[in-house]
Amino acid sequence: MERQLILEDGETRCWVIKAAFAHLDFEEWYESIPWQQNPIRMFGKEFLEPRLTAWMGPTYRYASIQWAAQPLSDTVKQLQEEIHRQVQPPEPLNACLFNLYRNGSDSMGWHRDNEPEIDSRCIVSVSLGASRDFLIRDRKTLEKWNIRLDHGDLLVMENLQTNYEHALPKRLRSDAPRLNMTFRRILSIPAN
Ligand SMILES: O=C(O)CCC(=O)C(=O)O
Repeated sequence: MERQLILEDGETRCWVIKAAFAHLDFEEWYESIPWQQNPIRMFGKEFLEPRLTAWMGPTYRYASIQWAAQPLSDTVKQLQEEIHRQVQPPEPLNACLFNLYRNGSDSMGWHRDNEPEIDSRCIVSVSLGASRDFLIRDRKTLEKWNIRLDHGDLLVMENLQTNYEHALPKRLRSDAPRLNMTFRRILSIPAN
Protein backbone atom coordinates (compact mmCIF):
# COMPACT_ATOMS: atom_id res chain seq x y z
CA MET A 1 0.00 0.00 0.00
CA GLU A 2 1.24 3.47 -0.88
CA ARG A 3 2.71 5.44 2.08
CA GLN A 4 2.99 9.21 1.61
CA LEU A 5 5.22 11.27 3.88
CA ILE A 6 3.54 14.66 4.37
CA LEU A 7 5.97 16.36 6.72
CA GLU A 8 8.98 15.51 8.84
CA ASP A 9 10.60 17.90 11.31
CA GLY A 10 12.75 16.47 14.12
CA GLU A 11 10.48 14.16 16.15
CA THR A 12 7.41 15.31 14.21
CA ARG A 13 6.16 13.17 11.37
CA CYS A 14 2.91 13.07 9.49
CA TRP A 15 2.17 10.39 6.93
CA VAL A 16 -0.71 8.74 5.12
CA ILE A 17 -1.36 5.19 3.98
CA LYS A 18 -3.65 5.66 0.98
CA ALA A 19 -6.73 3.40 0.88
CA ALA A 20 -5.57 1.30 3.88
CA PHE A 21 -9.22 0.80 4.90
CA ALA A 22 -10.95 1.26 1.55
CA HIS A 23 -12.73 -2.08 2.09
CA LEU A 24 -14.80 -0.60 4.98
CA ASP A 25 -18.40 0.25 4.17
CA PHE A 26 -19.37 3.86 4.93
CA GLU A 27 -23.08 3.08 5.50
CA GLU A 28 -22.37 0.23 7.94
CA TRP A 29 -20.06 2.40 10.06
CA TYR A 30 -22.38 5.39 9.87
CA GLU A 31 -25.29 3.25 11.17
CA SER A 32 -23.28 1.64 13.97
CA ILE A 33 -22.10 4.84 15.70
CA PRO A 34 -24.27 6.66 18.32
CA TRP A 35 -23.92 10.19 16.87
CA GLN A 36 -24.77 13.31 18.86
CA GLN A 37 -24.38 17.06 18.33
CA ASN A 38 -22.73 18.74 21.29
CA PRO A 39 -23.12 22.34 22.41
CA ILE A 40 -19.83 24.20 22.92
CA ARG A 41 -19.17 27.48 24.68
CA MET A 42 -17.03 29.98 22.79
CA PHE A 43 -16.54 33.67 23.52
CA GLY A 44 -19.22 33.42 26.27
CA LYS A 45 -21.86 32.06 23.88
CA GLU A 46 -23.25 28.58 23.31
CA PHE A 47 -23.16 27.01 19.81
CA LEU A 48 -23.81 23.56 18.40
CA GLU A 49 -20.67 21.98 16.99
CA PRO A 50 -20.71 22.04 13.15
CA ARG A 51 -20.52 18.24 12.95
CA LEU A 52 -21.77 15.18 14.88
CA THR A 53 -19.50 13.26 17.20
CA ALA A 54 -19.29 10.15 19.37
CA TRP A 55 -16.74 8.76 21.79
CA MET A 56 -15.45 5.35 22.91
CA GLY A 57 -12.68 5.20 25.51
CA PRO A 58 -11.87 6.39 29.04
CA THR A 59 -13.56 9.51 30.38
CA TYR A 60 -12.28 12.57 28.48
CA ARG A 61 -12.88 16.32 28.45
CA TYR A 62 -12.10 18.86 25.72
CA ALA A 63 -13.35 22.43 25.48
CA SER A 64 -16.67 22.36 27.37
CA ILE A 65 -17.47 18.75 26.40
CA GLN A 66 -17.22 15.93 28.92
CA TRP A 67 -17.33 12.40 27.50
CA ALA A 68 -18.23 9.57 29.89
CA ALA A 69 -16.15 6.39 29.74
CA GLN A 70 -17.52 4.07 27.07
CA PRO A 71 -15.95 0.75 26.01
CA LEU A 72 -14.78 0.26 22.42
CA SER A 73 -17.33 -1.82 20.48
CA ASP A 74 -16.16 -5.14 19.03
CA THR A 75 -15.92 -3.72 15.50
CA VAL A 76 -13.98 -0.68 16.72
CA LYS A 77 -11.63 -3.01 18.64
CA GLN A 78 -10.99 -4.99 15.45
CA LEU A 79 -10.18 -1.78 13.60
CA GLN A 80 -7.93 -0.63 16.48
CA GLU A 81 -6.01 -3.94 16.30
CA GLU A 82 -5.55 -3.62 12.53
CA ILE A 83 -4.30 -0.03 13.03
CA HIS A 84 -1.82 -1.26 15.66
CA ARG A 85 -0.50 -3.82 13.14
CA GLN A 86 -0.08 -1.20 10.41
CA VAL A 87 1.25 1.70 12.49
CA GLN A 88 2.85 0.19 15.62
CA PRO A 89 2.33 3.11 18.01
CA PRO A 90 4.67 3.30 21.06
CA GLU A 91 1.72 2.34 23.34
CA PRO A 92 -1.71 0.94 22.45
CA LEU A 93 -4.31 3.52 21.38
CA ASN A 94 -7.23 3.13 23.81
CA ALA A 95 -9.85 5.65 22.64
CA CYS A 96 -11.61 6.79 19.51
CA LEU A 97 -13.29 10.13 18.72
CA PHE A 98 -15.77 9.83 15.84
CA ASN A 99 -16.57 12.87 13.68
CA LEU A 100 -19.38 12.99 11.13
CA TYR A 101 -19.35 15.81 8.55
CA ARG A 102 -22.89 15.59 7.15
CA ASN A 103 -21.90 17.63 4.09
CA GLY A 104 -19.37 20.29 3.09
CA SER A 105 -20.90 22.83 5.52
CA ASP A 106 -19.71 20.77 8.48
CA SER A 107 -16.16 21.40 9.59
CA MET A 108 -13.58 21.48 12.36
CA GLY A 109 -11.62 24.68 13.09
CA TRP A 110 -7.89 25.04 13.72
CA HIS A 111 -6.92 23.20 16.88
CA ARG A 112 -4.38 20.93 18.51
CA ASP A 113 -5.11 17.63 20.24
CA ASN A 114 -2.97 18.71 23.14
CA GLU A 115 -5.00 18.16 26.31
CA PRO A 116 -2.64 16.90 29.03
CA GLU A 117 -4.28 13.46 29.07
CA ILE A 118 -3.66 12.83 25.35
CA ASP A 119 -0.50 10.95 24.49
CA SER A 120 0.39 13.03 21.43
CA ARG A 121 3.25 10.80 20.31
CA CYS A 122 0.86 9.02 17.98
CA ILE A 123 -2.69 9.90 16.88
CA VAL A 124 -4.14 7.98 13.94
CA SER A 125 -7.26 8.65 11.92
CA VAL A 126 -9.30 6.69 9.39
CA SER A 127 -11.52 8.56 6.89
CA LEU A 128 -14.59 7.04 5.22
CA GLY A 129 -17.00 8.49 2.66
CA ALA A 130 -16.54 11.78 0.82
CA SER A 131 -13.04 13.13 0.11
CA ARG A 132 -12.17 16.26 2.11
CA ASP A 133 -9.15 18.51 2.56
CA PHE A 134 -7.26 18.20 5.84
CA LEU A 135 -5.02 21.19 6.62
CA ILE A 136 -1.95 21.40 8.81
CA ARG A 137 -0.14 24.61 9.63
CA ASP A 138 3.07 25.49 11.40
CA ARG A 139 2.07 27.73 14.34
CA LYS A 140 5.16 29.93 13.96
CA THR A 141 5.76 30.25 10.23
CA LEU A 142 2.10 29.64 9.21
CA GLU A 143 3.39 27.35 6.43
CA LYS A 144 0.45 25.16 5.35
CA TRP A 145 -0.01 21.61 4.07
CA ASN A 146 -3.21 20.56 2.30
CA ILE A 147 -3.82 16.80 2.38
CA ARG A 148 -6.67 15.35 0.36
CA LEU A 149 -8.11 12.53 2.46
CA ASP A 150 -10.07 9.98 0.42
CA HIS A 151 -12.24 7.03 1.45
CA GLY A 152 -10.17 4.51 3.46
CA ASP A 153 -7.08 6.70 3.98
CA LEU A 154 -5.14 6.29 7.22
CA LEU A 155 -3.45 9.44 8.56
CA VAL A 156 -0.73 9.21 11.20
CA MET A 157 0.30 12.24 13.30
CA GLU A 158 3.44 11.68 15.36
CA ASN A 159 4.35 14.47 17.84
CA LEU A 160 2.39 16.92 15.69
CA GLN A 161 0.46 18.64 18.49
CA THR A 162 3.03 21.10 19.87
CA ASN A 163 4.25 23.17 16.92
CA TYR A 164 1.48 22.48 14.42
CA GLU A 165 -2.30 22.72 14.37
CA HIS A 166 -4.82 21.11 12.05
CA ALA A 167 -8.32 21.75 10.66
CA LEU A 168 -11.01 20.31 8.40
CA PRO A 169 -12.37 23.38 6.55
CA LYS A 170 -15.82 23.76 5.00
CA ARG A 171 -16.08 22.77 1.33
CA LEU A 172 -19.43 24.17 0.30
CA ARG A 173 -19.50 22.43 -3.09
CA SER A 174 -19.44 19.00 -1.41
CA ASP A 175 -22.81 17.60 -0.36
CA ALA A 176 -21.74 14.05 0.53
CA PRO A 177 -21.06 12.87 4.10
CA ARG A 178 -17.68 11.90 5.49
CA LEU A 179 -16.86 10.19 8.76
CA ASN A 180 -13.56 10.17 10.55
CA MET A 181 -12.36 7.99 13.43
CA THR A 182 -9.45 9.39 15.38
CA PHE A 183 -7.68 6.84 17.58
CA ARG A 184 -5.58 8.16 20.42
CA ARG A 185 -4.16 7.13 23.77
CA ILE A 186 -5.75 8.72 26.84
CA LEU A 187 -3.46 8.68 29.86
CA SER A 188 -4.90 8.45 33.35
CA ILE A 189 -3.78 11.58 35.16
CA PRO A 190 -4.06 11.46 38.94
CA ALA A 191 -6.49 14.13 40.27
CA ASN A 192 -4.81 16.78 42.50
O1 LIG B 1 -11.95 14.87 10.40
C1 LIG B 1 -10.72 14.95 10.46
O2 LIG B 1 -9.99 14.41 9.65
C2 LIG B 1 -10.11 15.78 11.56
C3 LIG B 1 -10.40 15.24 12.94
C4 LIG B 1 -9.66 16.01 13.99
O3 LIG B 1 -8.97 16.96 13.71
C5 LIG B 1 -9.75 15.59 15.38
O4 LIG B 1 -10.53 14.68 15.71
O5 LIG B 1 -9.02 16.19 16.21
